Amino acid sequence: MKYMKSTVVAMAGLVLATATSRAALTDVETVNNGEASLLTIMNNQYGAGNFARVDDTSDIQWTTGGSGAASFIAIYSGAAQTLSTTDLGSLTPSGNPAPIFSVPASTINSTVVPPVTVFTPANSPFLFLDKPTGSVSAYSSSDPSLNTPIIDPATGLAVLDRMVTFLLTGAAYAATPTYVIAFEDGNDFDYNDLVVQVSGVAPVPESTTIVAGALLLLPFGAGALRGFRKNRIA
Ligand SMILES: [Ca+2]
Ligand SMILES: [Ca+2]
Repeated sequence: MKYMKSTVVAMAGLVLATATSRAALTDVETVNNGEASLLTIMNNQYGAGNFARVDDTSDIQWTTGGSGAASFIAIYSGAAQTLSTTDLGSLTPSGNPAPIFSVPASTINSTVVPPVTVFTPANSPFLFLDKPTGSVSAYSSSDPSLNTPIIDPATGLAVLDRMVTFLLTGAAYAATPTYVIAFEDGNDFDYNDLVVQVSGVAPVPESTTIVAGALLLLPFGAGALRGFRKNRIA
């Protein structure tokens, strides 16, 4: 257990270092339709300043030393949401339990200590998957390459990234690296459709292979690299 904890801490440090040096943060829109914004949800739940965005080049694949723990924080969606893990490249839930949990369609912001569901991915690294019922998206994977592009009306750009991530930096989470993953299931890209706290897992930092590949792209055009960084396609 001690070994796993130190490994996860080291990984968290790597993720933050990556975010500092090469920021690639997917845009999170603030939509005024009576819903709480993702920032408001985070502030209400954890207090302002007690969390930091994880780079979106580094929240695609996740690892665990065994089991993770997930607890529901909020849902602002007309669709029920089901959280699961999947194997790399797959949209089929895997692991135990599969799915991790489902929450009914409603507008809820948790104000109580949420119940925790322990889950064991079938393989590691793994992906997170949110499957809404009857929404714009049939699914939202932590891997943008598995998602269908949807136009963000605020920018006119097609967006593939459906999950953004925060590392909790408050003292209460110093001993156990804990993250919040927030999904978009529609086309307003406010990423408050399903918000979940997870621990016992860590995002996989951008691999040296990808960094080397990105650097190789530079002489041939920075435009291609910019597109990669923003996780968008034209
Ligand atoms: Ca992301
Ligand atoms: Ca949304």
